[in-house]
Amino acid sequence: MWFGVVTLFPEMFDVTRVGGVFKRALEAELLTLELFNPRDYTLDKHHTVDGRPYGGGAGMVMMAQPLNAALDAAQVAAPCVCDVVLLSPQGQTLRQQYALSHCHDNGLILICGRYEGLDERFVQSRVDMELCIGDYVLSGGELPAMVVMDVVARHIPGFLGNSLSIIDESHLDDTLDYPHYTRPENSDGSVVPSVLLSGDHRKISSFRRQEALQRTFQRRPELLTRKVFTEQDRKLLQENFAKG
Ligand code: 4H7
Repeated sequence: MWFGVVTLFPEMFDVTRVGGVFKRALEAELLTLELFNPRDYTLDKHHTVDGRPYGGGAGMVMMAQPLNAALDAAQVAAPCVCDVVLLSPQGQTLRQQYALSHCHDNGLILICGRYEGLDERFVQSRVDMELCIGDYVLSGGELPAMVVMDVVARHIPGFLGNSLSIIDESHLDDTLDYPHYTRPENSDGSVVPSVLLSGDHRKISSFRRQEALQRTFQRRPELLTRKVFTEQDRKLLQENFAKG
């Protein structure tokens, strides 16, 4: 999959090449990352990318012309016609489902905002959708763009060494992950739940499912309101209530 990113701070994306599965996927050419800096597409000798806001107020606004030209270059470089996504506090919340439905796209263009934001005429004419990674304001869209690339890439077949690990992943079905344990069995007096040492795989999977449902109920009850429960889940939740 090809990612094109429009950003005033392309060097921030160097971190994607430092280590981890993302770096390996870039090296294996499973992923490609191309950066487009609006400053390189300015027409004045000062390479101006921002202007004072019409109507007054604090801060500066990203001008449409350098954004348009950088996005033109990205669309020329793209291997296909792809979605143009702006990371913004005004966007729809990014969910795991977004990654699932876009991991088979050939490309994705991500636009990173800075200053007080972007000239709305650029947003209206060139952006297909706005995504938000959470209800907080950041100083730029670069970290959210990396978040989107990470969550999408993890669903690309072959991205993770073990393709099974994504299948039972938390959040795909609106439940949180179950707790994990590793050696030693006794860590400063705190022991691993005995069922995990029993070797009984049926018991282990129902224990984990019960833990996952209980945590979701306690920590993120709003996730359960949209969830369709299986008969099995319903039983496990009822057992939880019975236990108190
Ligand atoms: C678009 C418009 C995403 C992008 C305005 C981006 C949070 C998120 C940005 C702005 C983002 C998120 C620029 C307005 C910086 C505020 C100080 C970039 N913040 N910003 N100003 N939650 N900021 O996904």
